[in-house]
Amino acid sequence: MTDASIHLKAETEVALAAASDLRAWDAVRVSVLGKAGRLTALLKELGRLPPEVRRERGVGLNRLRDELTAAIEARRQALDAAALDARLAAERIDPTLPPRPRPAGLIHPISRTADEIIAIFGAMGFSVAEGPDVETDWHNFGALNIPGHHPARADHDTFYLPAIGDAPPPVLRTHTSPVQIRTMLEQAPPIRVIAMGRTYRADHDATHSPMFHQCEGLVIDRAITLGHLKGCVTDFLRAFFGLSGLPVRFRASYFPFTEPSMEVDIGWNRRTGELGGGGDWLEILGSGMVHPRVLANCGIDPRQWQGFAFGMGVERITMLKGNIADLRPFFDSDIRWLRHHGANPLAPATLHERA
Ligand code: 2U9
Repeated sequence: MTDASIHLKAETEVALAAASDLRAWDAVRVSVLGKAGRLTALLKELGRLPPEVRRERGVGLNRLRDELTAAIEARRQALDAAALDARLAAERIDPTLPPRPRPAGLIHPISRTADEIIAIFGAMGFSVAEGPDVETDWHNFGALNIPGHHPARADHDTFYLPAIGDAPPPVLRTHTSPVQIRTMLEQAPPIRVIAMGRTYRADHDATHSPMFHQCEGLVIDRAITLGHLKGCVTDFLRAFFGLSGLPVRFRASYFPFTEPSMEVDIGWNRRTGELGGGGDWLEILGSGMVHPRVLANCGIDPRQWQGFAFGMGVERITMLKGNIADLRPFFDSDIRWLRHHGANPLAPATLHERA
């Protein structure tokens, strides 16, 4: 080996040992094996040597090249292994760490009540029907035995939309009853549905919102009686309020779409606001046997089929159950109110009895 070869080998080994990352390693590799590298320069010199020296020197330089290439490759493998070890150590997962807290959403009281109502009627064999918020005059009024001159029209404080052609102007539905009208037009009896959703009336104060929610039920079969209506509504109210002994009273009333009609009261204590005993009565929903003319309007023969219907305000029963005094914050999107009254989605309501 020439002096130059001995120096190159020793210095390359020192430089490789000092190269602590791939960049430094590559610089060493290029400085030795690259086009302008020191080994390349020695190989180039070979051509200028007399033939008798060239052969022996060539053998030596080839061996040196093999040794340097092997040393450079070995260093790269060592650096790769060290980098992998460092990454594995840095990225190690600690399964004992507690999870980072994540802000969880809450269920709006209206959605929670809707879910509970659907669960109770679902268990009784009802399905849920839906319909459009913008309705024809006929689906919202006419089919329900509320003709143009009927005083109930004025009570409904209807939002009218611009008329299209000669048809009466469309309306924002003032109750969910048109959903049951559509159900009867589309399905043959027997029918057992609840309609839940937004309704609209031009009225706004502490107890009225221009948009509010109703839930109505409809049962049509061959031999449905007032007894079925009373049992169904009573079972619902006791399940919803979680009071198995809740007093329930039926009081004669009038609606154009039911005959006979009944308002339903539950027992409470007017002074404390507590539901149950207490001797006072609180109106909670309306109900009745579906008017034969309403059945006929939907193509159902009232001599073969009859049934009952009922309706309630979702905000109203939510306020009663949750002890909420004012209707307006339901739709204010005030995060403090929502945090206070919202329900935890991971702790779903249980329909247990309180008494
Ligand atoms: C059809 C036939 C009959 C639904 C009924 C009531 C009585 C009622 C009110 C309660 C409070 C509305 O939210 S509220 O203002 N509802 O009093 N609703 S009977 O009767 C129907 C519905 C559909 C086809």
